[in-house]
Amino acid sequence: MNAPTHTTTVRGACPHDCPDTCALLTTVADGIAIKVQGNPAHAQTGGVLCTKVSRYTERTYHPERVLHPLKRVGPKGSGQFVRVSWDEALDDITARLKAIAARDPEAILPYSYAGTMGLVQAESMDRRFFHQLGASLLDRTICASAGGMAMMYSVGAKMGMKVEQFAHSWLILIWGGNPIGSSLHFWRYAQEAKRQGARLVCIDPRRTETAEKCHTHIALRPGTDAALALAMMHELITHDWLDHDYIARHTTGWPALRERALQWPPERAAEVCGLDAQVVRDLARDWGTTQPAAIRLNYGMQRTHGGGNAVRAVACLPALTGAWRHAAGGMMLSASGHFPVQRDALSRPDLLRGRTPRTINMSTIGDALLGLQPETAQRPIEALVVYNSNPLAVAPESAKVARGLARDDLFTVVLEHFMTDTADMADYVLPATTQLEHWDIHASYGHTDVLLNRPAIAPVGEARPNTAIFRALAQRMGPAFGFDDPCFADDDETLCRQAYGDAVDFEALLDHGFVTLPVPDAPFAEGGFPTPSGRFELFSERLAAMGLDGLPDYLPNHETPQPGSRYPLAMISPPARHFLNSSFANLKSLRSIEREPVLEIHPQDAKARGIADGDLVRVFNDRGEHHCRAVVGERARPGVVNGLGIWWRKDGPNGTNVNELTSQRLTDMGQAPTFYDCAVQVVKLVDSAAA
Ligand SMILES: Nc1nc2c(c(=O)[nH]1)N[C@H]1C(S)=C(S)[C@@H](COP(=O)(O)OP(=O)(O)OC[C@H]3O[C@@H](n4cnc5c(=O)[nH]c(N)nc54)[C@H](O)[C@@H]3O)O[C@H]1N2
Ligand SMILES: Nc1nc2c(c(=O)[nH]1)N[C@H]1C(S)=C(S)[C@@H](COP(=O)(O)OP(=O)(O)OC[C@H]3O[C@@H](n4cnc5c(=O)[nH]c(N)nc54)[C@H](O)[C@@H]3O)O[C@H]1N2
Ligand code: SF4
Ligand SMILES: [Mo]
Repeated sequence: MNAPTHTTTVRGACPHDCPDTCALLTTVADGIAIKVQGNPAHAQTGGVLCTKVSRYTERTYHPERVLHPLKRVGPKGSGQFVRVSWDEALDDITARLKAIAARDPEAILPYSYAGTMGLVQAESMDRRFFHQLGASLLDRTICASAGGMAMMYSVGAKMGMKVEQFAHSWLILIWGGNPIGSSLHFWRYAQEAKRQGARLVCIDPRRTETAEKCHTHIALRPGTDAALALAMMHELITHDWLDHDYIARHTTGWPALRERALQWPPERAAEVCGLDAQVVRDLARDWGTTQPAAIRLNYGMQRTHGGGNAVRAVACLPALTGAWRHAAGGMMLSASGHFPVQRDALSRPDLLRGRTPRTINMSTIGDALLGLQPETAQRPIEALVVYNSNPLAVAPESAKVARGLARDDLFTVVLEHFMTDTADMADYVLPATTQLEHWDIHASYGHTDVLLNRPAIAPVGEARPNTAIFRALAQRMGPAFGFDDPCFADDDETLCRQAYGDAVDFEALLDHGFVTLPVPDAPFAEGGFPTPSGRFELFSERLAAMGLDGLPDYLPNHETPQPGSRYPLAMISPPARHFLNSSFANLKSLRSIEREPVLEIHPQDAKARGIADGDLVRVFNDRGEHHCRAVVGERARPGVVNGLGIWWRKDGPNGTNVNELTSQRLTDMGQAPTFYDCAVQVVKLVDSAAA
């Protein structure tokens, strides 16, 4: 009775916002994807995927996938939608956008981030559409712009060590990242180094899975990394653990930085960081006396007020010791600057035709939607088109985002796989395809290979790729709105080819699924930094010219909790291991591992509040309150609580998640959010015994 099956294997790329950008192999039987695995031919993937993506078919065929266009019929947020045809949805959306664009195209705002990192589904036809329309531009700051700017002003670009070289390091500082949870494939290289005798040091307020497996865990207070780095420099100077030749030939501004660092004896940093001074001295000694030594810096340490400065400070360390001379030395925050992406060809900024629309910062979308800024008060946002993002769950100060999205005079379209918190607030929800259903091409921020993603299966239900949706909207906008450029007809395979132009061999991508970029093993062994000076800029003339501090410094958090104050605890909200931002939070198998929203709290802080493990607690500050389950234990350091993210609000016991508490205050550089710079108080709500 078994019919013969036709089985194929399709090469793809993991689309998620994760540095590893794994190469996927999808097994398809009679048109159904039955298995998603890591491609063993791709070195950095090594044939293994994380738990999340190895469950990819569960996500793709999830019974709650949005399978056809939905139109709101009840009040906003009531969840009352009816199924409509694509034509009806697209015609109506176009009519609404036309009416607004005829008055003021800048009243329309796209909102997208990295739900897919694919260059085609994330930054091609969508950008063309909004450029031609003259819509407001979105500053995509929500994740990495503080650290990104810091890299621009010191290293010169988001470039650094090759990930595979970490396997040969003798000392690895894992700084502000939890790779076992969020960059498993880097961790494999770190493990290899460890087996060969390398020392691993984890610098993180939270005792993460990674911290537990490192030789040393330095649990500093959130937002104090720059102080630690400056004190390390102090020790490098006083013990002369410096590479004077490298400093002289390949850096700028050493005398000035030297003077600043000398103001940071270990005792001063220890006080700021909440550490023992000996810990600071030992770390400096390790760094100053070991080669090759490497830093895997991650974005977790740039989500506080001084995040940009902190990245600049840490980035100085490999330059001062000449760690860059070794292939297995130096540092990596992101590898994305190595990729020759032809962004203008993809997104066509020329379609703006000389217009310079206003820019809205995605990290303050709450205030923007509510018109609480001078610019948006005068010219309100009237239409919002959301794709590849779930702002109601992931943006700070979510009560304001919720109020903004609830505005009756706001027209909201959401392109999604699922009815997320944001989709619930839409006027139209349009079903989008997943990575198994569309073409795409990828860069990576954790390795230096280009990957191609071929569709493995036909779209599920009536889902369409983001590109197809924007093509259809462009066609309906028509010549009256200037949509007559032939680029609006480019199909997805053409867009894939345009992403790298001649810089990458597309035929090789079609044949193998990935291509390795020709990046040297030790990119800065002989200097050659991509800065204006060609040197590593310890002091930045460019920052100084803007009237800013040319040197990195320690900037205290916006919200430094004081004992005895109303909000005496610092809350950080790093990712839960089995979710990816708010993606996967609706997958049964992964939820059964993460169970429910939790707040990790140190036994000392719990005891002082009469909180026992498993109690339901109320976490609050002036912005709002969030209810979740207390996990009492040593994962939290005293004075710091960890609210693991990012759950969907609607799954929280009081309909909120951690972002109810985070603020819209921004970082020192890059206008990024300060998710981990957040003071709270915690009280017991319900005894676990009573619950
Ligand atoms: N499983 C999983 N993987 C992910 C993600 C996810 O949500 N889930 N997110 C992806 C995304 S979007 C990104 S941007 C990347 C990187 O995402 P990151 O936000 O860097 O995430 P993590 O690697 O978890 O590292 C953050 C770590 O920084 C620590 N931390 C918090 N505050 C500070 C501080 O002030 N100083 C220091 N030194 N450490 C601090 C946290 O405790 C946490 O362990 O990971 C990606 N990978
Ligand atoms: N408190 C706190 N907040 C945080 C963070 C934190 O550490 N703490 N981390 C921050 C960071 S680092 C980031 S990067 C942001 C991430 O924020 P987002 O980029 O918004 O990430 P996700 O929550 O994963 O939401 C992505 C959505 O895109 C959808 N999607 C995926 N692929 C496609 C597609 O092809 N088409 C369409 N139309 N939709 C698609 C998914 O279904 C998902 O709902 O969150 C930030 N928020
Ligand atoms: S480790 Fe990262 S890139 Fe690899 S499958 Fe998991 S989410 Fe995707
Ligand atoms: Mo991110």
